[in-house]
Amino acid sequence: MIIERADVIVTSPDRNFVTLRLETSDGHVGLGDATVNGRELAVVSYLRDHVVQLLIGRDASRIEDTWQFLYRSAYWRRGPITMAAIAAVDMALWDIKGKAAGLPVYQLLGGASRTGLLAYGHASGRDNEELFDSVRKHQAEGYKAIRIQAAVPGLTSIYGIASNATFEANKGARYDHEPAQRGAFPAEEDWDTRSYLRHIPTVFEAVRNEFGPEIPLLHDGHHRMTPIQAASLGKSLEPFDLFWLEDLTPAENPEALRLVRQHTTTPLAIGEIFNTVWDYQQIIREQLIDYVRGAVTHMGGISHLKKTLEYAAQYQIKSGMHGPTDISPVGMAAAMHLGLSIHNFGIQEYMKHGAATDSVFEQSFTWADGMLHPGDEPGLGVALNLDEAGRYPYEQAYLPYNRLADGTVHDW
Ligand code: GCO
Ligand code: MG
Repeated sequence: MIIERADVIVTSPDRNFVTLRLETSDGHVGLGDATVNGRELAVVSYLRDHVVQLLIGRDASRIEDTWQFLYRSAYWRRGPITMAAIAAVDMALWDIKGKAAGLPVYQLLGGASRTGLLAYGHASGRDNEELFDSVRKHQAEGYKAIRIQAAVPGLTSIYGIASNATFEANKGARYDHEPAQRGAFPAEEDWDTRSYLRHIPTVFEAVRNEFGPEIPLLHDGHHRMTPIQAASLGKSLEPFDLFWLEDLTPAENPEALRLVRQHTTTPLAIGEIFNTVWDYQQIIREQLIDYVRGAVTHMGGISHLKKTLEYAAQYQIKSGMHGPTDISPVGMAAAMHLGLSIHNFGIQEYMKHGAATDSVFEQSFTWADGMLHPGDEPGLGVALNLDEAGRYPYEQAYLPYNRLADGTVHDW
């Protein structure tokens, strides 16, 4: 099982995706997701210019050895670009191993630990009425757990909220900048943490009054608070029994969560921009979080995220893998196989991809009754339609950024 061919495919059906496609001497094809939202071509270069030539002629069955070789031989370790490139190779090799064995990847990882994966979707609204519509739309699509993001009075545009046109088009199932906005410069939004902290508890109170106590509700703070502000938010949301509060403080200072923990029992999730187990080491050991948000795509692949989650399991910390649409269908499939097999699965984020994306990536996962399942096709269960992929060339796109009222650039 020798790797004979390695191609990096960039396609932009609803958004940009970077996919590594490996072919072996015995005819197996393996796919890996290497998409880093807004910085896609950096990973393309890392793979095309530095990795592909190292793969040709290697034994495709040696997944762990290939991971260690790519990680340790580069000298420059960690970081989103390196770890997404390694992740793509790792995913593609698991895909090939599954195909060679005639088994879905979750069987190679130990088999199913559950019947399906509880998934959450993203509801949003400019006011409570719109937000309720968006929650109802998600419930009608089967979602049993829902992330709640709401506009803040006085702020004209904030991330994660559908504006007029977007809301009408899809009842809040997609928000502005989802997918990232195409163009040569990021869009600018505004931000004010004090207004946000005043407003959000009123939104959760209204949602609980409307939808009752049972439904798991989540919220994303997008790294915008100081530790004491985050502590205050966690405390003020306690009466509304959140499933988790995500990314409250900037990820560079994970020990900031110590102070948040001292003040609130609201469960905490972090790590969608983390790349390795070392980013999590301290916060897992000190039990400063409840959910690991890392994506297979950004955490060095199935092999490395599995190790991270097994370390987390020793501390009763569960998975909450990142799953917005910038995780490609290949990355989502990898998350589903891993999530199905580990013991400490928590929840899976799931934003549906658009029709164009689904035509490029033929998928075999199922979505029923609020649960995902990767299916039983050998490998990851995703096929890349090269003709369709070729119809959608790369287009530059950026995530938005935000400024305070006085013009200061704020945290993402
Ligand atoms: C999430 C994320 C997304 C990110 C996006 C950036 O929780 O799903 O925060 O909303 O903004 O994935 O690439
Ligand atoms: Mg997030």
